[in-house]
Amino acid sequence: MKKRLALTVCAALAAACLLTQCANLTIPPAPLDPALLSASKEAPFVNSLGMKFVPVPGTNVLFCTTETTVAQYQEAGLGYQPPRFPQESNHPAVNVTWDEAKAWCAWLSQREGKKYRLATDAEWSAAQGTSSTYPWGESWPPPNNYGNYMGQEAAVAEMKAFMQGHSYATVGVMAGYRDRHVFTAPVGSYAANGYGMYDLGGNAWEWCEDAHPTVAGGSVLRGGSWGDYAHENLASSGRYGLKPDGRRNYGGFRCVVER
Ligand SMILES: [Ca+2]
Repeated sequence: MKKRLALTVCAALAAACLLTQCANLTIPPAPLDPALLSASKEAPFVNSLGMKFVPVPGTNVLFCTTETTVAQYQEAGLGYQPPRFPQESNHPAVNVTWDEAKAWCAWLSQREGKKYRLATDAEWSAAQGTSSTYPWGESWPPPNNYGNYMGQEAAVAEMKAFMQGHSYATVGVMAGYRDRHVFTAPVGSYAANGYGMYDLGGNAWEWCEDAHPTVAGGSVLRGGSWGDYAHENLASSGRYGLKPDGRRNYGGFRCVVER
């Protein structure tokens, strides 16, 4: 009996010793960043590029209130491939692949010592803050100037010139809708949603982290763009899929920062 007791005590001591060692080896959690924790819709976190970030209920990230702009994208020195239509520096960066969007987030993370990334598909859905069929509700078309889609403003000379070499007849536009901008618009040109975010619907499709549910080898983009008029693309559930090296003049991104 004594021998067994001694063994038990010994085993217990060994276990305690291991536990102590493990406790000593535990990596302490990163200190919480007060600037990220205290951010709100009224007082967003503002980073070194002047980008504003707001919380989204149901997620542990702050969302940039706008799509990444041409000027912000160019800061990283990754090279910007401008589309064939005119853009200003405050328009959303487009022609950006998923790989490039990821590289840009990695560059910003390194620069600031924070974890920037694309939103997951689920986080992006949470950011919409609505369960209605379309971001604006159930009606069709959207109320004029809701966001930058392909409205009647597209049926002008600029668009015809852009479509040179293509059949203009194949360009669809949304009947009964106008939004002032033929191609991309300056980010934040239209009203923000309830969480203070702009252009979640329209302007540029936004890359997310996730794989597309049906496009093999593709990543998912959300939100529709200046070039969209179809119900399924403007729907809250609208998802576009492209390979990670897919480059489109309507494909951009927005980033989030982890708290
Ligand atoms: Ca438009």
